Amino acid sequence: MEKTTLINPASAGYPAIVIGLSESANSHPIDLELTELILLLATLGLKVAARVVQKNHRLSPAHLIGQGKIAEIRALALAHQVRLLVFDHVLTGTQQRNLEEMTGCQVLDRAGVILDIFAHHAHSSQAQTQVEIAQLHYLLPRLTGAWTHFHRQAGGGGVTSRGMGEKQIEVDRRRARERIARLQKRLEQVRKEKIVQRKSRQNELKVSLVGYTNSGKTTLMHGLTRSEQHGKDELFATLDTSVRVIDPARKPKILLSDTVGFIRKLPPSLLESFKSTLDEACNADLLLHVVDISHPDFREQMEVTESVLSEIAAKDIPTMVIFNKIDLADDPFLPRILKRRFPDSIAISSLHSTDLRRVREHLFAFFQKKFHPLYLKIAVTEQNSLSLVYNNCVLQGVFYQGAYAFFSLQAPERIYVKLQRFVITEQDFQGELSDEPNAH
Ligand SMILES: Nc1nc2c(ncn2[C@@H]2O[C@H](COP(=O)(O)OP(=O)(O)OP(=O)(O)O)[C@@H](O)[C@H]2O)c(=O)[nH]1
Ligand SMILES: [Mg+2]
Repeated sequence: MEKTTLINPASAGYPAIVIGLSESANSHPIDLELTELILLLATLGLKVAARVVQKNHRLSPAHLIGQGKIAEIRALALAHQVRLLVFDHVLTGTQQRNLEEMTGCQVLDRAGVILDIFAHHAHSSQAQTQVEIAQLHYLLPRLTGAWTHFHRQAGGGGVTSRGMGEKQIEVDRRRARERIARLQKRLEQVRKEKIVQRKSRQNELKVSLVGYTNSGKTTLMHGLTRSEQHGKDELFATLDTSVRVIDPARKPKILLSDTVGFIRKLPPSLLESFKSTLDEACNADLLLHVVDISHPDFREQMEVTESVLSEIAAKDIPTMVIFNKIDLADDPFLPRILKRRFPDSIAISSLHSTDLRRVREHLFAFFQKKFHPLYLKIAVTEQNSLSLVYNNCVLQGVFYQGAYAFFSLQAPERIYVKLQRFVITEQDFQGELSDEPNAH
């Protein structure tokens, strides 16, 4: 299926200009942000001819930056055959329109670029629906002439142009809202199915990978679950949630899920419409916060992830920080420094099997700490409870006596609650055991 994009396809093959604002004379932070924006554009196959920074300027509600800067950008655009200007700063519909008129180029902000990447990477129907809702929310205040390409791609009948006046814009807005409502209904259905799916996994221990985009979540997921696929050096390579068992041979099973990455200035509409994808993380028993330690900006990336987690109501879930890509860091003391500053963290390379083993051990140890040691007596007819014991507990001793099975085991909290009625004392267990000649 052809993807609907915000960037006018006519801009393909031409370079873009990126523009950032700096509140202080120090342009270091904005340089890093613009570098990231250039990476985002590269993900879409777009090259950047120039980066422009406006320093210390009072923001204009009409066109964000000053007239002089706009003239400078227009000249650069002409010199490099630029058709697209991308602002790192959020633009209002009015600012976007005015800037387009003043420069003759299509104008987009960072959110628009992120939305296009999501549109390109959305493969499942759930991801596609979520992206389209976010795109329409982004477009609603911007429905004017410059966006007719979007209507055509999306198969919309409305061909709004500046000359056609308010009426056509209203019609287009209504159409967009109706489409959003239809898509949301579809998404609600998917969400219900996911809830049923999650219910079927309610007895398992669940771990979710979260973190900044490109930090290595997918690579770690495949390393930990020993599957062959690998991550891609691409921003927002993953848009869906996938769930796998960490070590099928070990009980209780631990399920690991990988999901969409975060980035600064993530468009709110995107976060909102990706809620059902992010539900998996919200339902985890433990989050693995994956951080690319080789990135110069890793501290801010951690903060962005933490703030997104609190937005999706996942900040109270226990979290283990994984400093990934340690193989790319040249400071041999770094793991020790990190451990001192972040005592619950581990520094690893997802490419090294010894490190992957260490992460697995950490995970099992994290859960094991919370297990309840128990002795149980269960009638052999209680099939459901027996299956809970065999699939979801760590067995230490088992024997059968007449119509009963006896267990010494460790159980996770939620399984303990379900098996409570079978609990016996250690003395009773030992007493039965001494009567049983074949006990082991
Ligand atoms: N050198 C090195 N590269 C790594 C490591 N972990 C991941 N990578 C690379 O980093 C890039 C991004 O990895 P992914 O696993 O796709 O990252 P992600 O967090 O899933 O990214 P998104 O799905 O885009 O959010 C890939 O090129 C990986 O090969 C590591 O420990 N060391
Ligand atoms: Mg990924």
